Amino acid sequence: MTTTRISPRHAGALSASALKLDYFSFEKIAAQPPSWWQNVLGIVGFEKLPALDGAQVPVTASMTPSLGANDNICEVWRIGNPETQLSNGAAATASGVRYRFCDELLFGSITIEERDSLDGRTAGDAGALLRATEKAYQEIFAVLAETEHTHLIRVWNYLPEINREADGDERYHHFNSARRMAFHNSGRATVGTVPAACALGSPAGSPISIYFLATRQRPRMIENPRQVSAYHYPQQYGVHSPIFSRACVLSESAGTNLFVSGTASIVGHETIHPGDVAAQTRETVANIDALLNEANRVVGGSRYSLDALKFKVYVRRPADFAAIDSALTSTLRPRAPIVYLQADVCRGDLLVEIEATGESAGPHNLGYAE
Ligand code: 3EB
Repeated sequence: MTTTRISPRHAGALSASALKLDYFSFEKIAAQPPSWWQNVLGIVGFEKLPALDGAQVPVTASMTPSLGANDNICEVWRIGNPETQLSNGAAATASGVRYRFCDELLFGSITIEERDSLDGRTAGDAGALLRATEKAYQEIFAVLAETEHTHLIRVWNYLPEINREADGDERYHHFNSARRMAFHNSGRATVGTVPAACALGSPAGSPISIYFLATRQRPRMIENPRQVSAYHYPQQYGVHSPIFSRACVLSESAGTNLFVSGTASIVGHETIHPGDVAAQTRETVANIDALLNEANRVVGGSRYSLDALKFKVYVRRPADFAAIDSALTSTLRPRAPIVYLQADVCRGDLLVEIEATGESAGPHNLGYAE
């Protein structure tokens, strides 16, 4: 498939393409007119690939089951400005990265079956996971180079059985080694300017599923003053540190421009409140709040607040859903948008992880209508 070239950097482009995130049902998506699809960058289903046959945009799934009343909900990334020109349909590379982009922003996704990367090894050993992860990232970096969306700003990583041991170490730790190798080998930073991210476990038998946003504009990375940067974690959490920033902002962009990584009950580098899911939830919100303060300090002003965020909550044990929900509803604004999913969190003692995306209340928010 050929890639449509968007003329680079036309005047005013930087603040024109307001990114929007919505959680819509399959039915709502199916009822949209063709003109709506012209502005869709990508769609993410949760427990399974949404049945959107013929959709000319990347459609993927995290493979993490929904909890609560979130059945049939999809995450929809689109551009709010109807005048923004997007690439044709969903380009797909030979390797399977599907992507769509406008001048400033690119959405992409890739799913890889570990057994396709076995290369003579036995299923379930670490080699297939290492190879599949490294290959996925190589393919992602190749797309970014090709379309000149050099800055990877946010990555969602889902791998089956994240906490299971394979070849003497946890699969999450093997994943961290492979991710680090891929960043290093492509000449990318492994500390500092690294994307916001999350890494969650999906059920056994799922493919590795990764999706991402990238930009032409350089983002600003935000670290949490209450936490050690993940890329500086001590080796007790794995030989190779995870590579992610706690959050990032696109301070020159309109619309959704704050991306809070998966956030958990970690202070310094240690898990706190082990076994107490309500306390872990409150500590996680305190961490997100600290990140918002830090983002406001970095961009200057009070552009970001808990009240303008949309949340995705990963629950390890479905039985904890009610406790987490009540801790959140007593902390967040009434009717805050929250999607709950079941997923294993990458440290065995973490019971909950929360990610968020937000709009800026600042002068750059052009506020295009629905
Ligand atoms: C933590 O703070 C919890 O490996 O990409 C959060 C966000 C976590 C991203 C990743 C891991 C990742 O360390 C886990």
